[in-house]
Amino acid sequence: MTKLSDTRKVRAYTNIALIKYWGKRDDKLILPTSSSLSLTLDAFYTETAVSFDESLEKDTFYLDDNLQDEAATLKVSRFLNLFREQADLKAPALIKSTNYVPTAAGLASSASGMAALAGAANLASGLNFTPQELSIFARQGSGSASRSVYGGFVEWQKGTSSADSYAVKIDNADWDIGMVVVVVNKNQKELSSREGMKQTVATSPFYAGWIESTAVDLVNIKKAIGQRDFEQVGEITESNGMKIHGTMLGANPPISYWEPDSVLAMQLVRKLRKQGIPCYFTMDAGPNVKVLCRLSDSKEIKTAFLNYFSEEQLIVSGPGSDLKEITF
Ligand code: 2P0
Repeated sequence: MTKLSDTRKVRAYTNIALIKYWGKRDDKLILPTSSSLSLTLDAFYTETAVSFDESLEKDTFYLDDNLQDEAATLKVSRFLNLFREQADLKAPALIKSTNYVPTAAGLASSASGMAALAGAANLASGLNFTPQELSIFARQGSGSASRSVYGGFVEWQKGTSSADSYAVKIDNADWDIGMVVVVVNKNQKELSSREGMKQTVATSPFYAGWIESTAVDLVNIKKAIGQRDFEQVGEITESNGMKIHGTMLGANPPISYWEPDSVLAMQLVRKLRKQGIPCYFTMDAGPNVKVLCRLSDSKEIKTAFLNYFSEEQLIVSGPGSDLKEITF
């Protein structure tokens, strides 16, 4: 029997999109309608170990030391089947996963989760996939997970088929880049991103405009990253984030993830900018606000936010690294 001590653990960091992914052209393969670009964060990650074990009756999945129910295990099993098929493996798996997200963050993410699972399954199955191949597998667990294979600024290229829809690293982001995550509400969102994006694609009359505009934003942000033009990166990030939320508002029924404190956080960012601190906001499928900033300014930004938010609602992060094996 394979003991857990024989298994190898992988850590993958979560990522926040600066150019958003919002919509699929293939639900099953998780092929996106547009390319996206993110920043990987070192403050939030998942560590996962997988072992294939003939003596197990069925796949057994522990998350944060809690045995998971059938539905959660089924998701993981389906994903592991991709690896079992490739490696011609029949054995059930023991999966142990831990989310390292600061208490009360409410940011548990499928991006780091699925990327870490892909990395651990890669080691356990002996398939030795390249990072590019891993990105393709991670993508099939959750779109944003394709980007968590790499650290720094990462582009998920929409590709033309499953074989060329993967992430590539654009830049290490090691030039004084950070984020202040403002936790507005840590509760589970009411509408999953999977459903939210489906509704938006199907019903928002603004969707065609989004597709056209996000392609331009992507070209421009890559240019700005190449030039290390932080202000330009920030302006494009803020604009792209607001455009996707505008597109969601156009859905029928309309979709809004915002809460009053989300607006407060955005106003504070604008105020800080007026005071001369370059910082820019973005939001995802939930009320939390992520503030892109110079890491060297993050302390000052956090101090300003402490007038309105509590210490535990404010998490500062630098750029995260590539997915990696962790030795026990
Ligand atoms: C992103 N989000 O680019 C966008 C922006 C949320 C808003 O990727 O259906 O959990 O598993 O592919 O990756 C969230 O969507 O969705 C997401 P699936 P995923 O980060």
